[in-house]
Amino acid sequence: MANNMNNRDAEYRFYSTDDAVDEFYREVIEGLGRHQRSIPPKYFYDSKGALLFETICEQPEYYPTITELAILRENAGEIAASVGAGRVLIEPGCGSCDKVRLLLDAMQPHVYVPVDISCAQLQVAAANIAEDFEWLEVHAVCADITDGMEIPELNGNAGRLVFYPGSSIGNFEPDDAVAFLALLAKTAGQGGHLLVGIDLEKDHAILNAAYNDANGVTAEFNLNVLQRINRELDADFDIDAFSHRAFYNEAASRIEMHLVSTCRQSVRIDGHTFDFGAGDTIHTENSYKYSDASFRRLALAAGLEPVECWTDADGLFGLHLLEVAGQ
Ligand code: AVJ
Repeated sequence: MANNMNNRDAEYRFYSTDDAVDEFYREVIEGLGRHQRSIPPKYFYDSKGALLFETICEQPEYYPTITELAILRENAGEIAASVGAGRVLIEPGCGSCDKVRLLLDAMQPHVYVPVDISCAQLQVAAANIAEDFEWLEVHAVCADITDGMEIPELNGNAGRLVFYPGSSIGNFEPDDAVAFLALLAKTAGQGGHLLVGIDLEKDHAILNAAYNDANGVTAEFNLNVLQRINRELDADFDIDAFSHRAFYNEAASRIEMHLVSTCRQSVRIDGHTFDFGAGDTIHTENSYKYSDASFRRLALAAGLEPVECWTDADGLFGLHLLEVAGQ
């Protein structure tokens, strides 16, 4: 892999594929030039955004995190028994690496490979895991997982488990989710497993509240992407002239997040000018919700066989174990 690998720390290895700034610039200019303006949600996660997301996970309205943690806590033994010990455990978009802690003790993998776009957060999280799980080999990879993952050659034959919790798969359009699951299946290899967290369809009031928390953290998270563009791309967004909007789009089974221009205004980004009318929006995120059946269809389309599915008593969230089908 084209990277700089450094042994920053004796306890874990760090790999980085570093061409992020150009891509950020290109995708922002392209997205804001569209009829429905948009910015890909992966750009939420600069270091401030990564912290804000951690705070979202602590808001009482944001049920996915605590619910999934409870499912993991309750079923770690069963998951470990299904997957087996001594595996290579890969976690794309690992964020703070908190959830995986519940799997590590039960599963006793040989190697843990956290992968994330937010390098600063990844270094801290990986170092903490290495410190707390001394028996575990940790190889952290800083990369944009939507570009495809280059996982270092590790422990050749050990079976792999790809852990993709949090309902991050919900950020993809359903067709793209199939393609991404197929990529994860390829990463896991034949006979390998995926453990995927899915936010389930439910009462709209619960969904709408989860993305409109009373403390305004989700609003701050959403607006931070404009601040990031100002900081990194020489832009002059007036943050006070945009507001947060999130709502459940029932026809599409998704939460949509937008930033709404509250007045007529122009924004300059490095020589490009973008004109906004009052009420124009920038679409910043989709978060698709599935049923067990609709997610299973995606998994099958990606060449994965459903092995087992765990959920909470209220049916808020699902955790699916899938196996990479043989040919
Ligand atoms: C990280 C994509 C799973 O969609 O719920 C949380 C991101 N955005 N609040 C989600 C998010 C606003 C989150 N995912």
